[in-house]
Amino acid sequence: MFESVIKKIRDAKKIVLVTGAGISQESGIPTFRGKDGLWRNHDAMKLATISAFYDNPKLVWEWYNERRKNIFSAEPNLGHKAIVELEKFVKVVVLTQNIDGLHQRAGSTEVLELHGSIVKIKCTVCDFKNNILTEFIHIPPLCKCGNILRPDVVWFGESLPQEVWQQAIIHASNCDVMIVAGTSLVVSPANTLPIYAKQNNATLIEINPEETIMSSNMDLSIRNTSVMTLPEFVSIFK
Ligand code: BJW
Ligand code: ZN
Repeated sequence: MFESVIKKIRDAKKIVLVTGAGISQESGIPTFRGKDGLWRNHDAMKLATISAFYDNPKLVWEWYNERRKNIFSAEPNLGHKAIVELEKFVKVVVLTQNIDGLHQRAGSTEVLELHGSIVKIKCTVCDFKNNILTEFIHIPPLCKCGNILRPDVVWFGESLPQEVWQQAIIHASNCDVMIVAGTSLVVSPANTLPIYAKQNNATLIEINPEETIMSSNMDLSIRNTSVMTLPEFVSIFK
């Protein structure tokens, strides 16, 4: 079983990574649902829905400002860097649920951000979008149109950016190997990506210290961290 998976990896023409908060955990960024996860101390429904934002925009903005500071002081880890090195051997596409930008900072060239980005903001009413260059003096910040600006991330009950999601489905559907690293796979629709890959007979590999709800569908589950596993994974090609 293990040998046949190694052969599939060596023969792969395209590898898709589906990543989540766990891949940045070893960079010092907390996960959502893990032992030190963000949702352990915060109520997701008071921070990550549009109604929570309208109820208390200041609270939500302060939470994102705090996370932005943490993310900006973090560095890509050996897991992010291994994914960059993988590009030397095979086509690699990263489909990430993370908003931290660490894959791009590590040097990955093809990254789709399914849940938005910590550096982006948009207006709650008009089409205005921008990158945050400096801290806001007033919270919540206001758009030129007079309405409140919000983080450009995807909250519960909101659709993923449609073009990004359509591209993600295409990549998942035509890859030879999918590596699912550092995600609990409890959040839809990102958790359907392994199903698209399986429909194309792709080999599914999970890297996660804990079992997930999709573990039984995996061809190989590696119960270790991404920093410990991904550099080893790259050495298969050497
Ligand atoms: C390691 C490790 C190491 C640790 N190495 N591994 C009822 C009402 C409303 C909606 C719904 C509903 N029921 C279902 C829904 C749909 C909902 C959903 O899935 N909810 C579930 C929670 C039940 N999904 C949505 O609403 C999505 N939109 C949608 O479906 O649109 C259609 C629709 C419209 C209208 C109504 C209903 C549907 C949008 C989902 C948006 C998710 N947003 C967040 C926050 C925004 C971004 C941000 O601020 O960062 O995205 S929530 C949060 O979860 C964040 C993450 O991207 C996402 C996934 O979490 P992830 O990455 O998997 O992290 P964890 O913490 O869960 O897991 C970490 C894993 O790493 C663990 O397994 C560890 O073991 C592991 N790990 N250390 C490797 N070192
Ligand atoms: Zn506006």
